[in-house]
Amino acid sequence: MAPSLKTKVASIPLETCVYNASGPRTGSAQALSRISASKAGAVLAKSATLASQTGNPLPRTWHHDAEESHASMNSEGLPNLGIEYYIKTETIDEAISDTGKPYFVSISGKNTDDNMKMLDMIYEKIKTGEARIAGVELNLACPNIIGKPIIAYDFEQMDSVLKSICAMPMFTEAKIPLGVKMPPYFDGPHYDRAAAVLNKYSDVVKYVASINTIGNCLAIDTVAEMPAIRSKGGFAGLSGRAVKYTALANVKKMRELLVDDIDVVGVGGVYTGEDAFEMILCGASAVQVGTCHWNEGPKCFDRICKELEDLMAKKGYSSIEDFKGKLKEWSKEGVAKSREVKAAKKKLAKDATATKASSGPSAQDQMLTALLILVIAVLLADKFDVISI
Ligand code: RRO
Repeated sequence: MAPSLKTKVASIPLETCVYNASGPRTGSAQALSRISASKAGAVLAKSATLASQTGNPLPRTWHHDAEESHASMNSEGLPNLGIEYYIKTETIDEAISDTGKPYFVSISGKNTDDNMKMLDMIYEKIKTGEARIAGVELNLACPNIIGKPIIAYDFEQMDSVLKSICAMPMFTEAKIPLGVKMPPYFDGPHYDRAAAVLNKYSDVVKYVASINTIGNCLAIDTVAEMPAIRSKGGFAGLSGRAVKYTALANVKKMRELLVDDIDVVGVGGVYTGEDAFEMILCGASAVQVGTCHWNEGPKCFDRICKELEDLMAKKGYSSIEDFKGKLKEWSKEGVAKSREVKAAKKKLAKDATATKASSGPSAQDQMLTALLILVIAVLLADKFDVISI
């Protein structure tokens, strides 16, 4: 039997532990419907503001290498269709259809007042049964709002925002699960302070998504000798493979420091099933995919799920609980085991090359050679006018 990728985030069951990050390809019902049609375990909409907005001036994105996606940057500036769009019945019906997948809304208001207004609107839809909304992700980590620092880097402000929001009846009475999107941290005391604030609100905050893009990075166009991105002097959020290691450290640290009631969702640089596996080893209950989804489209969810399943099967794991949060301590035995497996793989590859060489050219090689000879013969015949019609 294939391993199960089932999980729970904020007590909400997900058929697979891989789904989209809020960001690229999440701004419209049509884009969201492509996610729900894939193997993604949930659907999360683009961060919304109270009113629709177009975002920062173009160009506002940059890719180091479109093929490999080592690194990407964005300074989108929250382009979105406004909260009303993301919570109306028609949008959600198109986004998740009858898949039964949990639909999450993300909010990133200009201030706490705006966030509270949006939450009131969301609660109204839930109360009247108009909208199938499973939970809300509060984005405290957008790096691209001109003139506004990242909220979760200011721990007093983060505490005061959460204090106001977590006291709202939709959370205290109706118990709608709240998630918080966090920026990356890089130093011990910052992890400690962020986790201490989140733990204060563990009655309401049921998951943390770590990490948002690494804020205020800079890509340079060396031909033009200027920033690649137009707004904020080119300063933008870094994502892609390059951020995976920062994301893993944040997931690991958050899992260590947060109370068990708060799940950790890993996000940042996930491209493969192996990346997802690493996030779960570090304690993630689920994994969101942002930049890979941006580059590859929603088929990435099918591929990553399949790769994760294959890896689990190879290791003899039947569910993610078998390895979630079970990253081992570094040990000499571990190094020896790893070395042994790498050597065996190398030998297998060497043997395969030797077998191929000794068994002569393959049928395909022979066909290609024959075709080449034929082409040369025709060309020569033409040149020396051998063939006459
Ligand atoms: O829209 C954006 O510029 C954006 C957002 Br809201 C965010 O949370 N993270 C990011 O990298 N870009």
